[in-house]
Amino acid sequence: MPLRLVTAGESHGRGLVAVVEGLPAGLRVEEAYIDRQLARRQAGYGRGGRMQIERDRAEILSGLVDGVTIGAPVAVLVWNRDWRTEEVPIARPRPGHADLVGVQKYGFDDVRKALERASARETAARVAGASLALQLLEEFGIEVFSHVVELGGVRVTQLPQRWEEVRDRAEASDLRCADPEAAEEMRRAIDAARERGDTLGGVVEVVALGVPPGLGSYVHWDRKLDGRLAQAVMSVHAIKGVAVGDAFALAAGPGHQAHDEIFYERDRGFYRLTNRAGGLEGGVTNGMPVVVRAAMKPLSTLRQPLQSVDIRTGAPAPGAVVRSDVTAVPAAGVVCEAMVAFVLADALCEKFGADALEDMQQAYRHYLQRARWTPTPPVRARP
Ligand code: EPS
Repeated sequence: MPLRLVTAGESHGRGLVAVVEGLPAGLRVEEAYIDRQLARRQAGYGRGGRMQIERDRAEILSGLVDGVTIGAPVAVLVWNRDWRTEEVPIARPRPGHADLVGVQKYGFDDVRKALERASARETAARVAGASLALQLLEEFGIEVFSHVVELGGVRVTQLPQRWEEVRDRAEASDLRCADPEAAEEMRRAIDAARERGDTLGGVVEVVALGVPPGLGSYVHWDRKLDGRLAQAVMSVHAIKGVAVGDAFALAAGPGHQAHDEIFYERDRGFYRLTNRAGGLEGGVTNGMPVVVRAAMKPLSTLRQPLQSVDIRTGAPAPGAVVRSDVTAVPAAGVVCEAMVAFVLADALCEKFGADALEDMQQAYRHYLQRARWTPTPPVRARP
């Protein structure tokens, strides 16, 4: 698996770093493009005070000559505005955060040593790094977007038929939600949760359009693309469930309603009219949009804290209260997009060779002819 992403940095350290290794030479990348992705991650109704402070911007430190990759690792730096050298220690782990497990695992006497790295602030580095993967995917006509399908128990009911419209509506919404009526109800739920000192979770859907068939593997368990997508998305902070396509709904119905019938036309190649499989069959992309859903638990930092224990004394005490968000479901969509994009770019590099972009594109064109496939018109093919 040729592409690698390593991040470094703590929530209130000097800054965050992403190193992306394995990109082909010849790819034009732009800091402004990364900045747009970082800004999308910062937005969303329900975010807290930190996002008023930060103005996340990318500085590319290596791997480019004249804005074009040279096959070397690309390092991207995002400075933290809110960085601190001295902080009061924290003794009361928050249930649901990595506070207590971090203390146990590393033998810390201060929860802060765990929470600084465990913080979802790290996702800024992921988005910065994965923006390079997104720029690579665009060279192949692949686009990745996300929208919120559920928040605080409120579900979308009215979605446009075309994926492009879902994307545009989500992009224009402060909740990244394509159903304005549901969004209004979600906003009310967020306001009520803020009042109560509580938090909310939800479900995001990530969609990748223009993905060719044949990425991934049905041969090796650890190279199956659905497994790799699930791992990458599940690794995002507070994500507790991942589904490909309509997985959980399909599990309840019979087989004849669970699959996507196959059609062929000379000019168009193979195609489907439905996308119940979410673009993956046998761990391999099938040429339909890749659709991945992720369930995010409500954030664990509560203004009305749950019961915990003082780690120094063992005495009961409420969990620590630190600055946080009421919900970060819209932001999680942007982070999950980043993870999906990274996995797809990795699979693309694997299949088409990743030394030089030109070679990759030549191999890609040849392959599309052999596989008899043209990009699907982006209708929201649902059962
Ligand atoms: C942040 C995500 C959340 C924020 C954090 C910034 O991380 P956590 O997992 O720690 O809740 O609350 O901001 C702070 C830690 C803070 O000082 O406000 C992000 O996405 O950038």
